[in-house]
Amino acid sequence: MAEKKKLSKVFDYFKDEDQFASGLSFCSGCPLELLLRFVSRVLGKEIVIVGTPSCSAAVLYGQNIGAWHKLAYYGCIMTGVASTATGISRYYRKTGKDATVVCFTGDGCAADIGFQPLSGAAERDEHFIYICYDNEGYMNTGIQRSSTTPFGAATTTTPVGTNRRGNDTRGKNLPYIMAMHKGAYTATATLSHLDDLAKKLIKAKEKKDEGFSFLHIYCPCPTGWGFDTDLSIDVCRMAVRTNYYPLWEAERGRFRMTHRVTKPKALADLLSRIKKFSHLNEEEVGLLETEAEERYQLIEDMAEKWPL
Ligand SMILES: Cc1ncc(C[n+]2csc(CCOP(=O)(O)OP(=O)(O)O)c2C)c(N)n1
Ligand code: SF4
Ligand SMILES: [Mg+2]
Repeated sequence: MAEKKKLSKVFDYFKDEDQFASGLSFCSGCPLELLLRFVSRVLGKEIVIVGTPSCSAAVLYGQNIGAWHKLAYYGCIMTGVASTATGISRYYRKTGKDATVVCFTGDGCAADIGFQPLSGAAERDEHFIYICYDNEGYMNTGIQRSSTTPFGAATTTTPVGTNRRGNDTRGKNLPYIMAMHKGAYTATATLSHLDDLAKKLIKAKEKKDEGFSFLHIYCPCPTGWGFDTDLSIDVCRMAVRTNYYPLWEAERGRFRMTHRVTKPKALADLLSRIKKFSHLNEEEVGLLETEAEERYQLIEDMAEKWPL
């Protein structure tokens, strides 16, 4: 045991044994597998997951009559996740059962199709955790654009050709929008920074009695974005190091940067690894760079003015 502790402190956050079968049915290299295993090991097995049709559903629903995991799971329509979780968590609170309700959905559900009930639950400060894994598109139905798809990205509904150069709108800053609901806890996290992710999961669980928590996880998709399957964690790390994806947390409208990047790497280092950005010219890369700088600076400014 002492030996294990020396190996990595990330294991110290694990509360329960792995609840998932080996050989899950995700694409090769999909970071969703690590995310699901990690979330349930840190939060523990006394959780009820509420999910939707999505890439995660292939594992969370089970296949035929078989299950991939031993957790309690409720498969919900995409418009009803946050309202269903509201009902389940209120029932547990009324009956005194100490279970944590965890919504687990993609960006298409959180930012678009299920956004209204999510916003409502945050505003009412319901007692559950909402985890959005953001792969910047509707991956399960064929890699279509969602409102978090970044400017310039090629998807099947924003193709690159004679008349189009990928997505022509700017991606929605979903975690910031959620933080401005001023719920109990909001944070961003990704899979290259597991210590940071574990601390944020634990904090969200601790805040359950206080109110609503929203965790936004940057979750690259090798199949839909076009990068080598062994690069998923590198892409996460590069997103943090280039300031493309700032790591921060907020409580009731007060902000803290949890990983400050003072000398960011060039954004081109990240974009050049990903096929969906491979057509971008210098000017378009510049636009994404400005966008990333603004996103990072926004949190720095909030943390200075309203520190946590
Ligand atoms: C109301 C509704 N609209 C559309 C669909 C079809 N649909 C099933 S999965 C999916 C993609 C969901 O995207 P996201 O939530 O980002 O998860 P991902 O597939 O990227 O994991 C869609 C649009 C649906 N099931 N319900
Ligand atoms: S399409 Fe992307 S998000 Fe979906 S399982 Fe495959 S790699 Fe994962
Ligand atoms: Mg998605």
